[in-house]
Amino acid sequence: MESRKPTEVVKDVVDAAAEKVSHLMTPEVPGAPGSAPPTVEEPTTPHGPLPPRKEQGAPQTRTPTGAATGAPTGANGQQGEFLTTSQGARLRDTDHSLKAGSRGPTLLQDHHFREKITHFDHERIPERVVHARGAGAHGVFTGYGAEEVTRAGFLRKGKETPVFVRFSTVLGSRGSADTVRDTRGFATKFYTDEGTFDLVGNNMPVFFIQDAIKFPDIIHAGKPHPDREIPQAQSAHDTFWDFVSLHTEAQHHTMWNMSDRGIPRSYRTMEGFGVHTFRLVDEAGATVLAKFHWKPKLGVHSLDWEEAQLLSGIDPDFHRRDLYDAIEAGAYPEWELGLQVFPDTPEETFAGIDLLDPTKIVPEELAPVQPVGRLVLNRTPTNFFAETEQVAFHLGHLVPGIDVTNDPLLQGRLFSYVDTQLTRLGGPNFSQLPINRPHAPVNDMLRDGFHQHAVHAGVAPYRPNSLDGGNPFPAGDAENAFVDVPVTVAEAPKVRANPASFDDHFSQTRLFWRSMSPVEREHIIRAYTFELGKCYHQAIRERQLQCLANIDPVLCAEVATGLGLPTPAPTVPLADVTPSPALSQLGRTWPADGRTVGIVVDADTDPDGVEQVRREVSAAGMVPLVIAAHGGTVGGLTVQRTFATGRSVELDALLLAGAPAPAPDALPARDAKAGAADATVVDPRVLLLVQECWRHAKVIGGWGAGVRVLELAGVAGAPGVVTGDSGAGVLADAQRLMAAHRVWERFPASVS
Ligand code: HDE
Repeated sequence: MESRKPTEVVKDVVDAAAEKVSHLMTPEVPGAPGSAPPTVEEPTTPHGPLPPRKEQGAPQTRTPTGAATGAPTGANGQQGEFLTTSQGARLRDTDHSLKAGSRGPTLLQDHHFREKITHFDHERIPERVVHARGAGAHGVFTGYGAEEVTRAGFLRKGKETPVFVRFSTVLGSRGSADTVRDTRGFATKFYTDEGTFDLVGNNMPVFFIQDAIKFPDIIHAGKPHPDREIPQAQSAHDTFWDFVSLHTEAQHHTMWNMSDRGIPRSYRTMEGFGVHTFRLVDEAGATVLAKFHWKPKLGVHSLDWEEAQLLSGIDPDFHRRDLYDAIEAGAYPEWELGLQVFPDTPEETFAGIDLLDPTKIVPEELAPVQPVGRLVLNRTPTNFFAETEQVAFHLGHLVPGIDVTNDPLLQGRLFSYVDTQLTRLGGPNFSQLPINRPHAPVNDMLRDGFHQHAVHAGVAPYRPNSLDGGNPFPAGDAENAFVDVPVTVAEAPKVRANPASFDDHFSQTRLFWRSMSPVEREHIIRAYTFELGKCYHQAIRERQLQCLANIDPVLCAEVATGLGLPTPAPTVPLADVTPSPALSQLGRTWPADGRTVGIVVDADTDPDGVEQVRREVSAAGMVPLVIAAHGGTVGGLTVQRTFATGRSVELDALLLAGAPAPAPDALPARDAKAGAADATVVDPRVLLLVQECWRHAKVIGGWGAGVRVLELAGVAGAPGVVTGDSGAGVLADAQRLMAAHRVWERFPASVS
C-alpha cells in the first residue's frame, strides 16, 4: 500500500466528493447524509475521520468538572483508520464469528463477537416518560442587558453564551410522528460562566394542571390506552377527554392544544414560554417576579390539520428535518428571549391574576414582553444519541440572579427532573456526559456512582475538612454565590389544598377564544369536533360540551352540531373578558426564511427563467425544489423531486413553470396518487399538488404553460393564486403573499 498520511487521504476523499457535488446534486437542497458523497466503489484506503458536515456542531470538549480542555470537538469521536476492539486492539475481521471450522459451531472464546453483540444488546436506554420524541441543535445566546432586574451574567449586554436546545412533543414515543396535535417542549440549556441554566419550557404558556401531584394523572390520560396501547401520540381519545372534562383546570391548556398552536409549522415558528413565574434578583438583592418568553423571528405559524395528518405518514420526521435543513441552508432559527416583569408583592398577583397559578397567563397588553437577548441556532448535533438523547434538563439548574417561586407545579418539577435522569441515564453522574458538562468549574463533593468520569484527587470530599486544606470553600456575595431568596414562608396549617384563586378554570379559556381571529376560531371548532368525534363514549363528549358551554356558546353550539348532540347551557356565568390581540398568530407579516418553494417544470419550460427564480428563491433564504416527471434533468434543469416522490406537504408555496403531460408512470397501478384526479392533459399528480396546496391555503403561482394547469385545476384567479408573464414577476407577488404565511381569505370563516 502506498504510504501516505491519513490526513492526505482525507483531503483526497473530500476533494473528490466536492467535485462530484457540483454535477451530481444541486448543492442548495439540504439533507444529503454524510459529510461528502460516497464513491460507487467500496473505499479501500484507511484514513482519518472525514471532517464533520459544515453545519454540525458538538459539545465543547470540557472535563467532567467543567474545565476547558482545548481539544477539538472531534476529539470525543472515534478517529477512523483501523477497526479495533473497544480496548483499541486492531482487528483483522468483523464479518465472521470465530468458529470450529467454517461450518461451526461458534466458539465461546470469540471475545470480539461477544463484545460486539453484548454492546449492541444494551444500546437502548429508557425513553423519556414524556417528551420522548425530540430534536436538538446547538447555538449561541447573546444578552441585551437586564441588570435592572437580574444579576444573571448571561443576560449582560453583548455577553455570548453557548446553548443547546431540545424541542419535543409530549405524548408520543421516541419513534412517533412530529406533526401530531400536541404541546411542544422548548428546553434550553445555557452553558453560562456561572453554572448551567436550564429554561425548560413549552410552546404554550399554560399547563394542564396546577399541582405537580396531578402530573401522572394527566399523562396517563393522554398516553395510549393501557390495554391496547393505542392511539399513539395524540389526545383524540376517550381517556384524555375523560380526564380534562372532569379536571376542568385543564380546559385552558386544552384550548391552546385545540388551536393552531397544537400543530406548529416548524420548531422555528413556535413561541416558547417558561410557564411558571420565576423570581429574579439584582446585584443589590432586590427582587421582581417574571415570566420567560421566546419570540420567534419568523412569527408563529402552524400547519393545516389535514396537512399535519398527511405529514404523519409522508414525512413523520418533518419538524426535525425542517430544523436540520434550515440550519444546513444557513437559515438559522432565531428567537428573542423576553421577560414579563411584575413587582414582587406578598400577594404574588398582577392585575388580579395569581402569578403562582400555571393555568393563567398575564396578557401582553397588561405586561409587555421586554426583550433581554437573542438566541440563534447554528449547528446541528454530530450524534443524535450522545447529544439530543442524553441531554438532561432540570428546573433546578439555576444561576445567581434567577430563583424559583412557590408555584406548586414548579415545586414538583424541582424534584422530578433529577429523579427521572437516574433511571433514564443510568445513575447519578449524568451531569458528566459531554452534552451536560457545565462550562463553569465544578467542585460539588459528589463522589463515585455508576459511570464516574472524573478522577478526583484529594482525600476529604467533606466539609469542614483540613486534610484537603479546607477546599472547597463556600462562596460569599463577593464570589457570586447563588442565594436562595429569603422569602418569608407564611405560618399556616399543613393542608392538601389550592388557594381559592386557582378555582376559576374558564375565564382565561374564554379570553383565549375571544382573542382569536375568525379563521383561528374555525380551526378550534374543527379540532374539538375531530377530537371528540374520535371518542367512543357519548358521556365523555357531553361532559366536554358542558365545559365548552362554560367557555363560549358559539364554540359549544358549533362543536355540538358537528357531534350531533344538543347544546348545553352554561353552568357558570360567562366572564366578561378583554381580548388580547397578542394571542392571535394572524394579521401580521414575517420573513419567509427557510421555506420551501416547489417549481413544477416540463421539457418545454424555459430553463433560464426557472434558473433565475431558483436563484432568487435561494437569495431570499428559501429552498427551491424543482419537480418534474422523472429524476436526473429535465430541460437542462436538475430535478429534485419527481411527481412520484414529491408531495404538497413538503412545500410552502407552489409555482408552475410548465404543464407536464401525464408521465409514463402516471398510472393508478404504479402510483395511487395518479388516480386522484381525472386528467388526460396534465399529469394528475400535478393537479393533486395544486389541489392540496389550494386546500392548505398555500400560495400558488404560474407563468407560461403553468397558467393552464391552474385553469384546469379550477383555481386560476382565486385568492392567493398569482399569474404573470415571467417567473420573476410571479415569484415577487408570491413572496408578498408568503409573508402572511397562508392565504386564509380563500376560505372565509363562518363564525365571527
Ligand atoms: Fe416536564 N418533565 N414535567 N414539563 N418537561 C420532563 O424530564 C414533569 C412540565 C418539559 O427535552 C421529564 O428529563 C413534571 C411543564 C420539557 O429533555 C420529567 C411536571 C413544562 C421536557 C418531567 C412537568 C414541562 C420535560 C421527562 C409537572 C413546561 C423535555 C424526561 C409538575 C414549562 C426536556 C425528563 C427535554 C421533561 C416532569 C410539567 C416541560 C418526567 C412532574 C409545566 C420541555 O422529569
